[in-house]
Amino acid sequence: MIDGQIIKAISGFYYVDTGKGIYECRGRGILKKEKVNPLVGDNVKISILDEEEKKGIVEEIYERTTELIRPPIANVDKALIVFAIKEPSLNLSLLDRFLVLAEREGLDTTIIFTKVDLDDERTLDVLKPMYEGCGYHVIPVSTVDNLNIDEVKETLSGSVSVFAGPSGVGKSSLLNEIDENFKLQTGQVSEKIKRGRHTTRHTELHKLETGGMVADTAGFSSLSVDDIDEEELKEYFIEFEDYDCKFGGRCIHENEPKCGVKEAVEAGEISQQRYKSYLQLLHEIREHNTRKY
Ligand SMILES: Nc1nc2c(ncn2[C@@H]2O[C@H](COP(=O)(O)OP(=O)(O)OP(=O)(O)O)[C@@H](O)[C@H]2O)c(=O)[nH]1
Ligand SMILES: [Mg+2]
Ligand SMILES: [Zn+2]
Repeated sequence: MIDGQIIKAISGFYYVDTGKGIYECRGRGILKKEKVNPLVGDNVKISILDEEEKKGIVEEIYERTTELIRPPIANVDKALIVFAIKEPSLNLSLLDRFLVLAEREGLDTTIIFTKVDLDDERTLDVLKPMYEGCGYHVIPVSTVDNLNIDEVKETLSGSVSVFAGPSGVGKSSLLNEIDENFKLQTGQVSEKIKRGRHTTRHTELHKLETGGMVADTAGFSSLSVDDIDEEELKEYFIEFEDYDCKFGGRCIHENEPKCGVKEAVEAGEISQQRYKSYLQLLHEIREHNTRKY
């Protein structure tokens, strides 16, 4: 048996880079029985079925440092959350959901706003300070104007990162600018409904010239936060941490008196938009839990 890493997964096949070639593998039946789904990024042990044809079987999965369900990937240290300023239209609720899930995994997160060349209404002037105010690294980019591509390269360099975001925002286009050898397929956003066409359909890790790896992934249009606890959610809105409440750690910043977070929203120190997002997710989780019992 030899060790390797899953760099790509397509319809039940796992492509495992062993350092001595890439093996096309199936998962061992026992994995299915134990309900462990091999993920791209997994470090695995494989047995070789055919050396010539480079075929094998994933026998064992090593413990993961991090794990995301959507996009499905394990063992990344950085998440680059990619959203377009427009085309497709910006969905801030979806962005905040992804931030919550990335915080839960303890990922180092950067927000990339693409298609800045289309930003006639200067939405970025509001968005950039808003998310920087929360403590996030924000990079506005345009592949059309070649804006800030180097800053993205620097962020990726030496780390294992994942690009995540809706379909059509330009994840694959941006990666093609990072390294011209990637030659990833890109697709037009539909004229009529201004939505992406789901051009990238699988997760795949690519090696970077500067060291490290980056994964291109399929776009998503919804994310559930249902498996997060009501009391836990607030920890993933990182800007709330700076404020004290009368009820301390028990305050969920909703109806409690002398809540530092609510006061900060009123004083304009915490963004109204983010607080609205928080309440929306909180209510969603609560509703889900009521239905469960
Ligand atoms: N105006 C403008 N268009 C861009 C920019 N970046 C990408 N696009 C266009 O956006 C469309 C979608 O790009 P893709 O790279 O395929 O998007 P994706 O995020 O990989 O989409 P999926 O693979 O479907 O998840 C293409 O027509 C690109 O040419 C940009 O900076 N400005
Ligand atoms: Mg793509
Ligand atoms: Zn509070």
